[in-house]
Amino acid sequence: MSGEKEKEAIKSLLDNEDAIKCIVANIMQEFDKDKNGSLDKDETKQLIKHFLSQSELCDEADLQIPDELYNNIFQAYDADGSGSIDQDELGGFIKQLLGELLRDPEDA
Ligand SMILES: [Ca+2]
Repeated sequence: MSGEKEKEAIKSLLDNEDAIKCIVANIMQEFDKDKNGSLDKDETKQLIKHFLSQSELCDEADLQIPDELYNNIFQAYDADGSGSIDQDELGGFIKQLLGELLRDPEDA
């Protein structure tokens, strides 16, 4: 589904710190349910689920992801081990997710 135009758009997003900040701000607004400025494990889980359903990799209704996997993802991005993902850490997460979207399995 992702055409060349979309890939170019994602690429330019990756290089644009302001765009990343904007995405992070939007995500925080939607997923930081307790509004404490960072995403805890549960909030992160909702975010990951959302991304997976958006990416059309799998249907959210059928989504059975073990807690262990969420925990691993969470730990990978909670760089300072604070138990929550702050906005800087979320920025890194977003860049990685966008990078994954650029990868075309058919080109591999
Ligand atoms: Ca929070």
